[in-house]
Amino acid sequence: MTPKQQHAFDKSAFKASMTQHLTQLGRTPETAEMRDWYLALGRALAEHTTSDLVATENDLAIKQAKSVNYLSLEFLIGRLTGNNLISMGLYDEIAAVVSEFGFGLTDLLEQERDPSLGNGGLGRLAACFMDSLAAQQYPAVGYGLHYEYGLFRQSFKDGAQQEAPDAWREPEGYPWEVVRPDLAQTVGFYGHVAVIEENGHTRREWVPSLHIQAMPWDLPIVGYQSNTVYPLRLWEGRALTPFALDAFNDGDYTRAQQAAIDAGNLTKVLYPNDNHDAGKTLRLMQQYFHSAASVGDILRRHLDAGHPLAALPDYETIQLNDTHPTIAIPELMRVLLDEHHLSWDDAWSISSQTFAYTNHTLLPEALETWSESLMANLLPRHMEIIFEINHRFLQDVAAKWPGDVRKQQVLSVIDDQGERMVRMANLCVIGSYAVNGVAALHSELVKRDLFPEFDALYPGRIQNVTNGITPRRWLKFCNPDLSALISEKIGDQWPAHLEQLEQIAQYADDKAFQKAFMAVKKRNKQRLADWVKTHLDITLNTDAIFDVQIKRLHEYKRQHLNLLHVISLYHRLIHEPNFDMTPRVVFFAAKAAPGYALAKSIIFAINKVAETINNDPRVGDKLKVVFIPDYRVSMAEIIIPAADVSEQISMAGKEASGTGNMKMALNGALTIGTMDGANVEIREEVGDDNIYIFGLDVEGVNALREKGYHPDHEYHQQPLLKASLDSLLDDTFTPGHPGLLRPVFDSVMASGDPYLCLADFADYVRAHNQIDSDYRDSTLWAHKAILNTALVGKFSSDRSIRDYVTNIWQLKAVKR
Ligand code: TH1
Repeated sequence: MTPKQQHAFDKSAFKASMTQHLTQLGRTPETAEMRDWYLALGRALAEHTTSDLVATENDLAIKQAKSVNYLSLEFLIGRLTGNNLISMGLYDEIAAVVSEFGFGLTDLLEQERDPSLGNGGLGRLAACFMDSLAAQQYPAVGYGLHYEYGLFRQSFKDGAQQEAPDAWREPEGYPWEVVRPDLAQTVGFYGHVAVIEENGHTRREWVPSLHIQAMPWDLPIVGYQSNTVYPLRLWEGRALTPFALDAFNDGDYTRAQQAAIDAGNLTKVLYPNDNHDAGKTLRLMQQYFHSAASVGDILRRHLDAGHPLAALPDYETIQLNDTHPTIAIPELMRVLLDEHHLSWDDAWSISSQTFAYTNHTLLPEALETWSESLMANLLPRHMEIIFEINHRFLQDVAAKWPGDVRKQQVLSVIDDQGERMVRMANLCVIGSYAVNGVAALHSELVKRDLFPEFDALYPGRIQNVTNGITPRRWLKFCNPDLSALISEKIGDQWPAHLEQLEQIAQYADDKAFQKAFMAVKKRNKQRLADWVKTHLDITLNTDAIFDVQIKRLHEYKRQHLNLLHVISLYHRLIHEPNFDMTPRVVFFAAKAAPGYALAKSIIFAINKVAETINNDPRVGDKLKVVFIPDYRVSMAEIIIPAADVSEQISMAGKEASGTGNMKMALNGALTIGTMDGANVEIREEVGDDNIYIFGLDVEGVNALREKGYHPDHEYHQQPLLKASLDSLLDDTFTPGHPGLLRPVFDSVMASGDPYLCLADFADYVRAHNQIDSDYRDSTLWAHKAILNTALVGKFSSDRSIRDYVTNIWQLKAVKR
């Protein structure tokens, strides 16, 4: 218990509460199973967080302070129970309670299904940010969607990815969430715009033809060692009335239920695309539903607190997590204009001082555009407002660059080359007071390559806030042994002040500390090896280098470059009699979007290569390849503490930041990476000697493209590369079935190798050879690993949040 804790922990009362919750599940301590105990524990704890959530929400000091509203279609929060116990300062107390009931706390925590309400880094970032807002008590509300099914569950059948629905709340409901029917909103769709004549004025008003109820579910974001609990408010789509009564009365039972069926589908499932825009109508409906309900709730809170509308930017700021919630901008305008009858200028002044936008990607296929006709049909009034915003904006552009038609074309919200499309990023930049990229390099590229004209038009608007990760989940919780070792040396304040880790740098050459540090790493590797033995029946050597690439499967992330390296090692083991290598286990974990054929082919290829290598007696335990299925937050918590080497090998310029890179470095892994995203800043912090940088940088990539890139030249000039690629065409990895891996071969040959795998291959192999030899010098390796943990304090999401607070949001902490 910390002194800050509001409620003293009453053990016998808590045990009684758990037993009571067991009763509500229809169980007694005698008949209850592990899952019942987990549910009873979660529900008993949630009583406390819910009451702190309500108390925080009603805190007058918070109502009078400025809040950030973090709007995101994704919050990849992961399991809450263990993390909340740490924040509540109750981990040891509850472990004792649970053991008196005859269980181990860690076993019980394993019962929780991950709420996987996000795809990858963008959703996980939102979760880390909520944690850091609560830890530092900057008033905040997270707004997201209550997907009935999160990201699909992945399994492999003969090496191929299979998807299954992720019913994360089934069947008993999720113990940490609470429904807030008093805060429900109604959201309209379709319909027309009515022109209303009123005392000599005409005004326009939207008359939707479909209404759906937005029901909020609150999840508690518990501040580390404080009783501040902010809501993560997730909207669920529900039919307003379960039956269309007229149809029901007409005897058409099926049609009568159609509304319920439509509404129930709205938040049924998370779109499984990472860094890719599929442009589906239902997705735009989700986006508007999320925006409208959230804007409605923000205005309700603002007005309920007694503040005037015009003061909205003084009390509320709205952060748009990528362009997915952009439609919140015209929605706020619509409410101010049509419902509160403000003038355009007054409404725009409020709106444009309220929104800020984070850009997370430069990939063209991820930049959202919506067809104008689709939007005009679904949201006719919003389309009018977007036209008006654009019309006024283009007048400013014309004033700044008279007669420059090209500038008008690239800056316009409407792309009229071909089918007219609404460019959401342009709307965001125009409608926001600040725009930020997510790592230094990325933010420079946003200014230089993506939005140079906006940067000229609005100097200073585009900024950088380098991403971060919460040290509570990504060190204290997931790596308890390393945490204890650190606390022994520097005290236990580091989870809230990660820069203090720098103090362990002085032990980087201390033999006893090195030994203890590497012993922790070894235990974490054993924990992962045990998991792999149990679930995949592969036996691993924990003296081997644990070489890890965990992230969504995407060509630009270049898992296939890693695969080519693996194949080259296998080739040398088999064909070079004198070849020796440090034993290595190469781990992959990645989900491919179900519609992304090449990504699925790469997964299949990795699985086939793994099968062959792992079962080839000539390889022994020199090389093993493990593809861990169903990558998710709780799996990352096991893999990351066990990593020796962190693969961050995207083509330079493509990975906006990366955050797995930060997590693994914090846990003492060395990065092998390109000069991309946050790798650049990790290198700055840990120093060149403690990271393995390889490959073309952004300038190198551009220069090669200028010059003309021919992957077949690389193929013919590099024998090891050629041999490795050729084995994808014969039946080395698919005995009796040559050609099954051809899609991967073709992607880097016939398709022109768009992400330059072959260009970077030789230098990648060189960097891995360096790792191979450095790892054999265990003192040298321990030194480097310790320095990684010591020197990455910058990447705490607490620091990211403080950057947002000072440079963008202008919030003050409210200590409770
Ligand atoms: C990711 C970026 O790819 C990654 O580099 C970054 O670290 C992370 O965001 C957090 O900033 C992105 N995820 C998505 C997901 C969607 C669309 C765009 C991006 S960018 C659906």
